[in-house]
Amino acid sequence: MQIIFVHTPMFTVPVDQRRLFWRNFDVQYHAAHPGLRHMRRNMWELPHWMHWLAGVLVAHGYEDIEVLDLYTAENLLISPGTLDEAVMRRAAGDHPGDVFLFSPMTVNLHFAYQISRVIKDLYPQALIVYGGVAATPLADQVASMPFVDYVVVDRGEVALPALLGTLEAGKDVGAVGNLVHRGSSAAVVRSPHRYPQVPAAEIPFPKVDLFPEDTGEDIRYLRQVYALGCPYQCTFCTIQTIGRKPQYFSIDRVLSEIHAYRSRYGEHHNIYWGDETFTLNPERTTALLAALETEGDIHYDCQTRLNCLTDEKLLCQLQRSGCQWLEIGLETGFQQSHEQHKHHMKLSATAETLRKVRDAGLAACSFVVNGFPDQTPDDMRRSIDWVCDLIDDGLLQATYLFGLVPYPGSVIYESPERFGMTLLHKDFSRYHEDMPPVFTTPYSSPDQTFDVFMQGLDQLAQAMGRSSCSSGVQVPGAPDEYGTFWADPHV
Ligand code: B12
Ligand code: SF4
Repeated sequence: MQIIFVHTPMFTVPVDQRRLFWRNFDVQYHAAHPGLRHMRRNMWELPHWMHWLAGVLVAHGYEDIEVLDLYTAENLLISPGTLDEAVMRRAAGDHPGDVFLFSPMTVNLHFAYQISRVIKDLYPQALIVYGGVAATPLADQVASMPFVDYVVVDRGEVALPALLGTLEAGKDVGAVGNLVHRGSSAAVVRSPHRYPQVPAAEIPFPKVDLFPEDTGEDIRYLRQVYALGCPYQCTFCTIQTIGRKPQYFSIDRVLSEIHAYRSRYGEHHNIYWGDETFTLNPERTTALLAALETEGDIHYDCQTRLNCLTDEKLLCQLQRSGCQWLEIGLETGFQQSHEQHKHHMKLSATAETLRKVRDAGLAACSFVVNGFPDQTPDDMRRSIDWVCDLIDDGLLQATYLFGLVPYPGSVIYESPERFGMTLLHKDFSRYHEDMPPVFTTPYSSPDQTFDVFMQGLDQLAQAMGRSSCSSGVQVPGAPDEYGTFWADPHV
């Protein structure tokens, strides 16, 4: 059975304000990552789910596995939202297969549909299988598409090999769990059986060599997971496919994965820890950091929550073990939104915690979201001013800014009325963090919220442009010193 993993391109929209924003962001990022190389083509990172599930398939005896990479294909996007059919046909024509696997997010689901349609046309006998963060909550809708054969919901480690094994044996898929598909009467059928999650220790080693070695020139870092899952329940988040109770891989396993990926894609690569909250469990984190310190040559970025960064000893250990960039979900400077949407995070501790982070020699970058439904445009503006002040005070080196999107699967999508939101439509190609909000609230219209967002991009771009570097590294001056990645839209 020939299996093709399809790398669906990101859906980016050109936003003028983003150019300076990403440029100044990137200057800060490079300053914190001395020696960082430019990306040849902007793949950003290896698609983790593919290596992961390909590892599972190899463990079940499947060997004929390839990737159809449309993510970095040239001249594919003919206008925002539309892919060139001839380019898709050519690329898919080079990859005949029996089964094509897709894992789009909400924002590029329409791209996955366009590609699937072309594949079905080229290979009518081939099976198209969807899974992942968007296909799971939207399973019925996705499965009803004429060019989709099966949707695997939730985790795929058991369901995918079970489905392929059943199909190969020519048996009825009725016994396969986690499955949604069109039945004989064309109505969508959902299997009643759910597989339990596979413990981390039993997940097969990833298939590292899915891409050619020189793909290492197209990525910025290697993603590595230590703990899978997050116990918090932010209303806008959609990580339920992964699970709520963090499960840890063994440190030996984690280090072997890093060695294997680096040996194929470049020893120079830094790591980006895929853990949602890297410093959640101090004991576990400390054990990994000690191992990284012993390794001595692994530099890394990670993300976490403010309330998991209070221990100064841990901060120093992060720095000693190679942490170069700490991403912190601040989301908004409006405390009430934290109570409602972010699991009661206390903002009053922000400056003090960030000061400790800075004093430990770590560069901090925040995730900020514009447009929480309990905020007026003035509240949103104050929130952006607050982040600008943190940058100006040298407590943050950089920040992301995105618009709030009620992704399917999130609490704010499932029950918008609980939060005073009215969803305006379900055209998911416009559920985009750089586009006007798809909801309205009594406090702010989509246009008002989007205006604040655009102004916020300008303000934050300027603040990052002013920001000196907290780790003492000189900010590079010329574009060729930090690449031109920022020149194209990439959100
Ligand atoms: C890596 C990553 C990225 C990468 C690459 C994604 C890729 N294609 O590989 C990059 C950096 C490009 C990225 C970008 C974005 N991302 Co992202 N990303 C992630 C992240 C951190 C990890 C995904 C991952 O690899 N997980 C590990 C794998 C093993 O888990 P998994 O994908 O869920 O797969 C399991 C199951 O779902 C299932 N499965 C998955 N796919 C398939 C397919 C088949 C066929 C089958 C059978 C099973 C199956 O099996 C797997 C094993 O059990 C997730 C958060 C998370 N922890 O999941 C967010 C996440 C997927 N991203 C998210 C978002 C919002 C974005 C952005 C919009 C953010 C932004 N502001 O720019 C952009 C998209 C930009 C664009 N315009 O298109 C949201 C998704 C929202 C949604 N529901 O659509 C997530 C869930 C984060 C969150 N907290 O909400 N992202
Ligand atoms: S936003 Fe972050 S902290 Fe909140 S539930 Fe999602 S992964 Fe966990």
